[in-house]
Amino acid sequence: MQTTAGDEHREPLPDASTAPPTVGRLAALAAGALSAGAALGVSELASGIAGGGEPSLVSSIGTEFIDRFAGGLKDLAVQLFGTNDKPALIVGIIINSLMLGALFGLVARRWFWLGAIGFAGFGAVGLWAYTRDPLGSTTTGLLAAVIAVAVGVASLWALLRVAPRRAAVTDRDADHSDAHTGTRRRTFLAAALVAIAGAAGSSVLGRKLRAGNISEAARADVALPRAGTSAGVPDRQPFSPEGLSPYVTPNAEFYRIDTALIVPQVDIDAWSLEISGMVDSPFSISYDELLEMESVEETVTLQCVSNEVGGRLVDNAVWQGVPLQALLDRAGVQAGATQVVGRSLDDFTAGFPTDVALDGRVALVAYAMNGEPLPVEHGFPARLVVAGLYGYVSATKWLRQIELTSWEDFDGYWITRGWAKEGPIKTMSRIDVPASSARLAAGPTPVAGVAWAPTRGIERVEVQIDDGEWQECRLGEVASDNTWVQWLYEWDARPGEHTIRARATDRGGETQTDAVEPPIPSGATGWHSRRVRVTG
Ligand SMILES: Nc1nc2c(c(=O)[nH]1)N[C@H]1C(S)=C(S)[C@@H](COP(=O)(O)O)O[C@H]1N2
Ligand SMILES: [Mo]
Repeated sequence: MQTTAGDEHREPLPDASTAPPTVGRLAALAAGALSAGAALGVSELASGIAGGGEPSLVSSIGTEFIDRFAGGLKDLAVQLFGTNDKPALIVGIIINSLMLGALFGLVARRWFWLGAIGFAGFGAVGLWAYTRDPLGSTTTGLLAAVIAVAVGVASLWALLRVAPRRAAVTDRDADHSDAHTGTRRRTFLAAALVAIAGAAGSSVLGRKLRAGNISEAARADVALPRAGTSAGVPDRQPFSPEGLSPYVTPNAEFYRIDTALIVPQVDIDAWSLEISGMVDSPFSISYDELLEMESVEETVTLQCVSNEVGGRLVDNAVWQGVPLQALLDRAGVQAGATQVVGRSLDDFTAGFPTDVALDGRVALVAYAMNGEPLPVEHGFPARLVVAGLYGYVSATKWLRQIELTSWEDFDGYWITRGWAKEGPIKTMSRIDVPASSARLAAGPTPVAGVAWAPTRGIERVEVQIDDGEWQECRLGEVASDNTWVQWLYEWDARPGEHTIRARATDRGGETQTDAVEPPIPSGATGWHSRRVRVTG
């Protein structure tokens, strides 16, 4: 009795022949996904119209994702986000949104209001992410979210209305002539195309509007002052085999790593750099005032801690800027202010010991890179560059504040995500040539690459072929010990398979360790090696 109670008291099933024909499952999924696409499209357009450099709902969700999960991805032993991770993240968010939309569509064919609530909830998540995004204003977020939800729900309603219906079971051969079904299908397809075109058009337009790039315009107007010192870049190098990294990396080829899905856009007349925290006289300095200060030009190799042995997340550039010491002296660093924290317009933070900043090494608030105003992706209008420290603890781009605090009182962005608090760059060498895929002919073969140990300098680079003796390489010219050095070994290659290894020794006498460590938590170690095949 008890077990069948449910059946006993069940309401009679509605007569199938009187139930309205429902929208087919596939059509409902499509309607939902298309509506989600339309919603995302108009949200791109809305934020593009509203703010010159403001993020979109999608990019804010991406930023929230990065802030939340970047640390959790440390199993991969990489630090997000490189240039390639960003499109992948955006595509991932879009695909997930479309799938969620499809689900709402499925629900909405029975309970439209529930599907609509789904869209509203999704808009709310976007708005929430937007308000947390340091680059977004609440007004723009609200506007984008409201329009997105309205368009999404309206599109869902319209698409479901015209969608092909599946007749209720007993109803099958009643009224649904093939001609009628065919018309519905065509109407639905037409409506779907309208939704797709609208979604694509509005998001492309929105992105175009946003790319109306105010930093780029400001950059074009900058007249750089003459630096007080020269970068000392050697006029020429003693060797330059094909494939060897140039001594100075051109800006367009310089590696890029940051968490910014949308590069912060700067109204240069409103921008200022604030020196604050544990200082006697905090102050702010405008862009023009910064450029009026005595400046220096220094060649410094920058490396990302995420760089694998043999990786490309390291480059060398000439930086022009104001010595950090000059700004700190003007502010008056207080006793106990043991940490210097750079903070960016998008709220990235990186901190290093005050002692390190003041130990005489090159530490700059840089505003130019290789003779050009800092490129937008590399931190326009100003960034920190501290020789000998990995970027994640030092090289804050889109700088807005330098705060003096104590070492214990604050942890920068990547420190709270499992990376070491101190980040001195380890002595490292990389083989550039021969390339890993190169087909080599026996005979004289250049083996070449770069080696670096910023602030310490490179004393020696050696190459080993298979299990042979370590052979000393020729070294190129350098501007200073803060940069990498090019090296070359002239190898007489014999036919067969060979392993080439390289190792560097810094001027402190320390040889690069062969102990293999991953990038996390404090930088990869080990010797770079390359297997090559030489034909006779
Ligand atoms: N604002 C901001 N600055 C930042 C980062 C960031 O995510 N946001 N990443 C840092 C890291 S991890 C590195 S390695 C360097 C890379 O500088 P580049 O992109 O100019 O090569 O920037 C540093 N400065
Ligand atoms: Mo980095």
